[in-house]
Amino acid sequence: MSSVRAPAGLRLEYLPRAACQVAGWTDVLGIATFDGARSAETGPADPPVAQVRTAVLDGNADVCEVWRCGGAVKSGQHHRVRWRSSDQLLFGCIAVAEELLPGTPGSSLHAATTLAYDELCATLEALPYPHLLRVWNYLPDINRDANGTERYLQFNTARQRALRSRGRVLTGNVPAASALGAASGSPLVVYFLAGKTAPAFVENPRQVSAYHYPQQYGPDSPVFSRAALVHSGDSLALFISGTASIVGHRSTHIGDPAAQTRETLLNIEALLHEANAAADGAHFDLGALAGKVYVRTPAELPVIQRELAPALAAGASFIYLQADICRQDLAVEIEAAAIRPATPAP
Ligand code: 3EB
Repeated sequence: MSSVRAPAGLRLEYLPRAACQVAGWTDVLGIATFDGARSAETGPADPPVAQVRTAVLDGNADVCEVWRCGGAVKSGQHHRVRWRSSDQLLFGCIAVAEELLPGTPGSSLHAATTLAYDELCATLEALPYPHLLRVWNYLPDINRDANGTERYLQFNTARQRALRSRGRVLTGNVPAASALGAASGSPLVVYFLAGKTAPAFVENPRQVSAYHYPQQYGPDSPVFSRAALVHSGDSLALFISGTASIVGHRSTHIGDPAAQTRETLLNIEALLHEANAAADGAHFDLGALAGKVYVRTPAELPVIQRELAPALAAGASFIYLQADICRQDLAVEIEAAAIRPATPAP
């Protein structure tokens, strides 16, 4: 498995958990593991580990996502948020089990989301790394109705209210994000990257901004940008949100996972184009991305991979996870990051 990297800056790597432990890296900001990698209890001095319950489809179940900063780190815990920071960046994660929260059964996800976002914001304010850059959200049973409302919509309402009550904006300068289903019975898991300096947020001209989706997708819009572009030391990082086969605000190619994959690639290319226009001198391209491909139906993996193979080729590093996507008519979603030297090579 390979990596994308800048010489002394932020790196994202996908590799087996064992390799990561053996390496003894001192610059690890944070780790995400996926189903199968049950890690041992870690202490407050260890890197935070977001334990995401989504099955790994193609490759080793113990693959993990490792964010490294190339420099010194500090670790700590703020209420339930485990965090690590470099001089520029903060990685944090929180897991909230719905069944442990008071409240009626139908609103337990609302309560868990409120708690997670409240503590996330409190951590940013306390440390402080005020700029939320990128958030990953994993919700069990994302498409299930509870008390007459789909759980993803309950999550959107709670996320929006929690951010508003912390004085955060709900449109425009909002983080890049992903929101996917996780295994039934797992906790809500949220992990994030925040920074000291303000990023540039990027929208996709092919898509309505998610925070302006019409009401038919739920009374409270999802709060995320299509991508975030951030300078960190000597590197320039682009975080591309979960991206799917949506044009305008509508899902397209329903029932056709190959065509959905192609449309998703067109959306990612459009975002790369926008990011390159915004980032003087950097050139991000499809072949050098790293990230995750979320597949709703494992039997469709070969069809999806066949579409992605020629586009992602060479330097790209992707893992494939089984996850329900927030709209029931979407078969695939892709998120990615790209990290380049901030100044082009002479
Ligand atoms: C979409 O484009 C697909 O609710 O945080 C992608 C990325 C999606 C993030 C979120 C949802 C979220 O609307 C779904």
